[in-house]
Amino acid sequence: MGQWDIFLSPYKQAVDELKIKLKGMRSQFGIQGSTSPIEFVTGRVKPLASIYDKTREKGIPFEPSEQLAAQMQDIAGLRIMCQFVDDISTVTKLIRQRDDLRVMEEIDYITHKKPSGYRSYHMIVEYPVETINGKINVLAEIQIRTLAMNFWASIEHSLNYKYKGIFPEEINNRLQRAAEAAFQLDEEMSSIRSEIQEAQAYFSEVKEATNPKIPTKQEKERD
Ligand code: 0O2
Ligand code: 0O2
Repeated sequence: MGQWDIFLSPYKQAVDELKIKLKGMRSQFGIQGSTSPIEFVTGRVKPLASIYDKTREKGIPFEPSEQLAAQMQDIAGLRIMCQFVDDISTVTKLIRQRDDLRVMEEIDYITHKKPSGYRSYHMIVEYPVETINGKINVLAEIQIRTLAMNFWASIEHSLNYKYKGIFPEEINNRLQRAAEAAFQLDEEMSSIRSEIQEAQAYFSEVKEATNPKIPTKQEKERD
């Protein structure tokens, strides 16, 4: 096993575990019959090529080291998507009150959007990974955003890849307008939130009612 595999393995474990735990929060809302503030969760370990690019940008050596672990806070990355802007603060509160991680830093790119138009809420957390050689604390970045913010960010990310961060003016203007449109969409959806949630609750009730009924042991014996 190479040095990088050894260095990255606790990050992989952290992503896998946190994905299960965050998805668990989502299903617990479902079980107690309330609407989940979490729509879906994704996660990834930063690919080596992206780690390399970021070490160049930050001027740190490209080698598995404590310096890299301390300065690159998103080697383990989780993303939580929410339907409504208000859900984001519900999720951040739930994360802050957990005992299995420690929130180290919070960056609010929603109230303070980036010049690019990027909006999202970032939490840097310290997460203990239990290994056969003892406990390793790793840093992970949790990005919390609405579906509209996520749509904009993923499109901009692909264009960034194509244009290497230097957008033609026309594309830049369109991206700024798209960011504004995504913001307006979030505002509109928030204003009809209760209407949407009633419809979603009605939809799940109908789905539940049409589920085939599994007979109990007693019913089976009776038949
Ligand atoms: P549910 O109940 O459908 O939410 P994995 O290891 O496969 O569990 P991974 O590798 O992170 O998770 O997969 P991925 O593709 O990143 O997606 C994780 C979850 O997010 C999956 O749900 C996808 O269905 C969901 N997902 C991904 N992209 C979108 C999207 O654009 N819109 C919506 N609504 N959902 C999306 P699960 O895990 O199957 O569970
Ligand atoms: P990836 O893996 O391709 O997503 P810092 O050290 O905190 O000063 P850093 O680490 O760049 O600088 O932090 P920042 O700015 O909070 O960004 C962390 C991540 O947020 C980025 O990871 C992106 O995922 C996302 N992000 C930040 N700004 C933008 C933006 O303008 N557009 C998009 N689409 N995403 C953004 P990476 O490093 O880009 O890697």
